[in-house]
Amino acid sequence: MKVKFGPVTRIEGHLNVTTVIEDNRVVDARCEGEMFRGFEIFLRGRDPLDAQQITQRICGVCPYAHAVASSYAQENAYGLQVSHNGRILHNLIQGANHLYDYLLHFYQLCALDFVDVTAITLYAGSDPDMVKLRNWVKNELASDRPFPAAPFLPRLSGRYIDDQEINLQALKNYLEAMEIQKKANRASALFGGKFPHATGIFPGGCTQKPTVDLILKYQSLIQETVNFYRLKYIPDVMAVAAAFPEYWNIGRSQGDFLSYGLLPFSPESQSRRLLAAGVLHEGRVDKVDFDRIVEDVRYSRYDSASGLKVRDGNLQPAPHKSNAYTWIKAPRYDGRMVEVGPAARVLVDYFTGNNRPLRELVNQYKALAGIEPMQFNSVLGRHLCRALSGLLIGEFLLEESERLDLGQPGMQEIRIPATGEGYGATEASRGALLHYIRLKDHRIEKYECVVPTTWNCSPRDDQSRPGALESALIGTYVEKPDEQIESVRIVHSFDPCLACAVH
Ligand code: NFE
Repeated sequence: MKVKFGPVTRIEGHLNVTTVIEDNRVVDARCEGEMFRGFEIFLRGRDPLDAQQITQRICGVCPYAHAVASSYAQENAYGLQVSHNGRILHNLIQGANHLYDYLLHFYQLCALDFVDVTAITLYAGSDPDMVKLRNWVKNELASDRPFPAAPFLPRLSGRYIDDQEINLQALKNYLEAMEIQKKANRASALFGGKFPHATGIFPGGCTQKPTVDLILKYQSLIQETVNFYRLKYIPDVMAVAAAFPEYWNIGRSQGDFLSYGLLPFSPESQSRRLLAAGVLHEGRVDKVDFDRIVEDVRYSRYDSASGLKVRDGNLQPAPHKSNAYTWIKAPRYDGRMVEVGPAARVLVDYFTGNNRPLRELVNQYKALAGIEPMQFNSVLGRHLCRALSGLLIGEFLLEESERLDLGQPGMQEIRIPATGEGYGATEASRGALLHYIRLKDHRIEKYECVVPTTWNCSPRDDQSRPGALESALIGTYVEKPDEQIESVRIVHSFDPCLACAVH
């Protein structure tokens, strides 16, 4: 039987998923991106320095990743040598955004797939926020409104955590996580100017000059965020894992893993990063080569040529194309499907083997959970990878902020050449993000973005092979085929952002 669920809620944007179920198993799955945007078209002909501003509007969740990818691409196109402060400020802004985004994803978008929110009615403590939540839920449930206690209820049927202490603790942290997200956003706004769309990020750095005052404020906000990761977020992920250990084996994608690496160490080079870049294929990590990336469109609503390299990208919308089922293209690396995102970042770095703090953290938690590293390719693996890597990112940001050169500017003069081209690659929260810019007469001749959710929610490629999320859904046992809480948990573990995917 065919079951379509969508638009999927608690994700960003418009995603439908069509599954075919036989004997309670998903035997086919299709991800359908339901929107066209066209950023690559309307960037043509513009001033190149508009790009890091306009591409931030691709998304309200990961805007700084777009600003930074665009800045890197422009630095490469202009031959711009980035200053010490410039690179650090990019890192401080982008890193804080990851810390905000992982919390939003786990608590507000995913936790209630596992945590029993009705436990709040049993709350007998005196925490004012919890009391407020309890009274609100009780009043809602007693009302005759059509959807009382939305967005918590109604919910999909299935098993939820049955230990009420754990549920109540998770709900308390659900509320606190919103306050911590504000702090992480304030931290990035100190240097970027505002959240979500920063005015201060440019190729070569950031317009805000670092001062002692700003650095101390930044450190205090990030320290609070790091404490929350250590004391609440990681334990909550492990509590979910203890209640649902089967999800270490559910939601496994069937391809390779790609990461461009996150947070460059030195101003002179974009290549040495806190989390390493690479393509993980059969246990081996290879260097990334952008020329090996192509975008197929056989099943996408475009009639431009299929299999084009990034620098040759083209976008001719064809809303009525037969057999096409999505506005998302199908990027492939070396002809293969890859998963991008938190598990890819951690696995690529782990198998590269040069990052001792990450290796130790991963080894500690895989021993606690009783899993093998490749089981990070799962629903729980993606959740845990966000939490663990977030802790390392936060600790790195605290050290990185100490390295700022006081009294020195965060920016430098930018000269835009008449011609030139450049790639800019970074890791957005949801995974590998690539921007490409080509100049003509000092203007943008071509701009291309290959975006994390485009990889993860890609449709079939030209050989009819599924994308990462499609492959992770196929084979899943579903207790209730018409509801599929198991499939929804898989979709949520990827944290899809359709606004980005269709850009
Ligand atoms: Ni709209 Fe984004 C991230 C990017 S995902 S959230 O993270 O780039 O495709």
